[in-house]
Amino acid sequence: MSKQQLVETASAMVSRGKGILAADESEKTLQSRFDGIGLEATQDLRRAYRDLLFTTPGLEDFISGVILYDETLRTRSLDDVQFPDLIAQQGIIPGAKVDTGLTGLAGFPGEQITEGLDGLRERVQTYRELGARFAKWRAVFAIGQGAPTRTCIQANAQVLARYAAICQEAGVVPIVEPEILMNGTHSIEECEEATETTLSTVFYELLAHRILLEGIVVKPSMVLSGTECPVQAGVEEVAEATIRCFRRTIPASVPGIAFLSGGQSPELSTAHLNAMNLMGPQPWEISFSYGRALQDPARAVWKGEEANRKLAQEVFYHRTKCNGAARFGKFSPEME
Ligand code: 5MM
Repeated sequence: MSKQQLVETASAMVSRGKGILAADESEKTLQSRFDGIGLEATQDLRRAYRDLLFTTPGLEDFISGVILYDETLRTRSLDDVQFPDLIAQQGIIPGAKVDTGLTGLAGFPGEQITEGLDGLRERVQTYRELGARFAKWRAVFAIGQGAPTRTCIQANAQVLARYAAICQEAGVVPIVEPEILMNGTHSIEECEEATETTLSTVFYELLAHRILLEGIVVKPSMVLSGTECPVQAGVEEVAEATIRCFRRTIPASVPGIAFLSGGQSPELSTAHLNAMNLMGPQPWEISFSYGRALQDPARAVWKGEEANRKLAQEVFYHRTKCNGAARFGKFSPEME
């Protein structure tokens, strides 16, 4: 796999007007999402749910890539096609979540480190054979009580860089996901400072590990007020703080930024994306890689009932369309 192919895949993942669907919930996380509709996420229901999402008519209109979890990469659709093949047949790029989850950072209560480097080279190869053309690894940072500490930021940044190097070696585009959690009483200014330190450290390590920046996609959180902060920044303030922070820390060689939604409502995450794209041209594409913000309304309509499947697909398509419009700064609340 040449550098050129990495560059082409990364730029296709952030094509104009489209974004990435994060459907890589582990079994435990998907169960917590299903708790919201009062269902046990059995293997059959997980398959039916993923099938609903991936067979949505017109999915390719606004979706460039789909992140899949290990089980889904190995599962067949209800019409008996491997899920990665079903996705690729629609001109959408399949990808794989390759980290194995979070654990406490020893010696730093309340902070976390992402695991999964052991056996990663072999795992990436297997996922590539199953059809994945990109991968995803999520590092998480909380704000508050002295966190994020420099040690936590450096440890996670180095792991992200080692992951990215293994992916690029295999011709797989790494999505680099440093998530600053929304939870807490922190102000938007504190979030901006934590995001700036984290991103600058992550890019220092990516360069130190000889990562081809043109062949990655960054999946950051937005710069937001903490959910418990008494003063909540408005949409324009969030957009300005986020873009200011990224212009200081994300090199222009990176083709695109694909935001996570992180617990924001579907409507607000679309409004924030739209406001950022309204701010004029930036060095990188400003896109989305939402999980909850794309899926939650559809799952609430579906409720595990076959009879609701078509309506749920329409609701899901609508969310992809709103975010597709936000990619051009052309979303308006009337679209809701
Ligand atoms: C932050 O979570 C990622 C983006 O989803 P949201 O837009 O809902 O924030 C998402 O890709 C996440 O990493 C996956 O859902 C996997 O989660 P788990 O907890 O199973 O690793």
